[in-house]
Amino acid sequence: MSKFTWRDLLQLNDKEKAWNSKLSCIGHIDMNAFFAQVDQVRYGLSTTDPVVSVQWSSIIAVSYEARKYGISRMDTLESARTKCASLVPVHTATFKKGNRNWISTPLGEFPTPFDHKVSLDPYRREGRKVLQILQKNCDLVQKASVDEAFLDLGRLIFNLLINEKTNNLLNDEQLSSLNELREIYNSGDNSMDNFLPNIPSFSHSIFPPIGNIIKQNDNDELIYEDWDDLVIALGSILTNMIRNTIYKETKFFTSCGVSSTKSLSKIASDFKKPDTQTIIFNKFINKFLDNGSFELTDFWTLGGNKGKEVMDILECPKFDKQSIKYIREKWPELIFLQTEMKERYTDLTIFQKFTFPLKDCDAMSLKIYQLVRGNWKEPVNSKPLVKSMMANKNMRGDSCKDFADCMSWLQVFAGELELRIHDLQEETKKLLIPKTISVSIRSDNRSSIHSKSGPFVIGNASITRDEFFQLILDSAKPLIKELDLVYKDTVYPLTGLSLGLSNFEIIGKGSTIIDMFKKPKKVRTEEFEEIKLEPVEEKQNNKKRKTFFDNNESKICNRCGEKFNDERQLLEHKDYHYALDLSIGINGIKEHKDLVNMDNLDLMTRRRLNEKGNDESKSNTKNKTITEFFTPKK
Ligand code: DCP
Ligand code: CA
Ligand code: CA
Repeated sequence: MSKFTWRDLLQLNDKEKAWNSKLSCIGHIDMNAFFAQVDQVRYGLSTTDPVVSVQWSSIIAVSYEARKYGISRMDTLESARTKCASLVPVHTATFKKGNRNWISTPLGEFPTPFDHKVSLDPYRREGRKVLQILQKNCDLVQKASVDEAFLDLGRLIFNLLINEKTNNLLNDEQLSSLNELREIYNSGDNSMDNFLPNIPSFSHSIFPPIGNIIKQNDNDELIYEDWDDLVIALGSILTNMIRNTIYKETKFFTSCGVSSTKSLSKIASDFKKPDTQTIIFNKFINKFLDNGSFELTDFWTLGGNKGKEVMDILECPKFDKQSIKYIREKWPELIFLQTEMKERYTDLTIFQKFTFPLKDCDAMSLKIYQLVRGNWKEPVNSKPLVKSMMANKNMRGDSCKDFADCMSWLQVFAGELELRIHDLQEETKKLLIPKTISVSIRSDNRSSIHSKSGPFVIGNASITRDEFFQLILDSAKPLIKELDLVYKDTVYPLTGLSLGLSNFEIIGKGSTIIDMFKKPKKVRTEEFEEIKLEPVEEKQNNKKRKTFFDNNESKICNRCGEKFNDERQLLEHKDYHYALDLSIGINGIKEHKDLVNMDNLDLMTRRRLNEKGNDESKSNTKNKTITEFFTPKK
């Protein structure tokens, strides 16, 4: 009999629970030599060209072809050229001072940092394309950085095991091997606590995994003993398909890890590169972790000082990469590890300051205890975490020597921020509304940094991209002016300038704000206030407006002509238009066609809406996703 229950299996079908199921399966996909691959494709170079991506004279990404010459990120452009005469260095795109838009750098040219700022936008764009492919093929994806993402494969695997009847992903032999499981499932009379039937015999040969399989000994035959083995194998078949799709659509190679947890899959994806996926079956987790390639600090969340501190506290050996095994074997029970951790922490804290407090020692011990056993589980979280965004530049020489220079650079920064916010909104299908803007200036003079911030106020819901850019610039101007007035005698030339937008309000898919305005009674005032954005200057005129509103004739909406009994109703109604505009901005007109009278909209908004609508109809004709593929036809 299986050691897993129906509950374990059914949890895979639940986005909230799958990550924590005993049968969990998580994939991690990371782009190989990402910036270099983007540059190779962008400039029409071949995969056999030794491409490196360059920022000023530093190398920021090294293609696998260039790695053959022993070139790494540590090399300078100069040292890389001496290692490889046929090197193809590609400089990142740049903004020119005073220019809102970035441009690609012609091959062989190297702009100077004096009057240029690097733009990483081409890489972000390609990263976004890949993310979209992932999201199309998997219902729960967490972007982890510009070039990597976690995939919770639960539903896809559940569908393969239980639901799929007619797809051509499973062959007849595979399908019939799952008959018993499906019959029990369909009979519907089993308790969640019942154990699953035995795994089909010979399932390891019926469902061979795809990729680099970690085994106890390389020559051992791989045999599936229980459903977790089959689940991980199916995960590898799915990630392989998804990676093939990425390659087909973008020509990018990726590496991937498949296992039961995020932390393991992340390490596994880095294990064999390029263009390889590594599969960690649960029974071989320790074998994988103890292969001499990893240290405690290689776990994703222990990369910084925290990991080093824990290694110090636990007196881990600092050679041969044995810390993971050492901790696992020295503290076979959690309570021993917790006790030792607290005692050592208390002793050491006399001489050393740690990044986490004593009271976190128990939680930290639990995490370490599970990490070294490969069963530290975390959910795949698809929510965007961006709460702020910053554009900055280290200035050289006299490139920012007065207020006018500051404004030229702010032009660049505002262009970059507008673009990034726009793209992030497209990517997340969420509205991101910054509430605060800040500028900072830095000078060599006593290494001083001065900052100024203020509210960032969007006064018009149907703001265009150009207007948004201008608004960022206009809002930054008085802040920099103020800094200039106070510090102009001492700070110039600046060594650094930055512009930040922060305190983002992240508003979910359109319907939520629309719903908020549809049912004003349920809305708490604070929430209401939060998304009602009024220009500061106008606020001072509120009093004037009140008398204006006393006039009956003005209780008519100038957008749609609807009449209202009092001012409050009209204001609420206007907020509704505002929310609708915002929502259409990200969701397109289709979702709100019934709510909009197109004749009452200004030309710009109408054009924007139609564009959105067209985009959507275009995307409907695209290829089917794997999920759609798996969903049985009704
Ligand atoms: N990057 C950077 N500076 C760093 C690290 C990374 O500019 N110090 C950029 C360039 C990389 C991209 O981020 O291409 C992704 O970083 P990775 O660490 O994933 O490295 P690569 O994708 O370049 O290589 P690998 O194939 O090893 O993942
Ligand atoms: Ca990478
Ligand atoms: Ca990466």
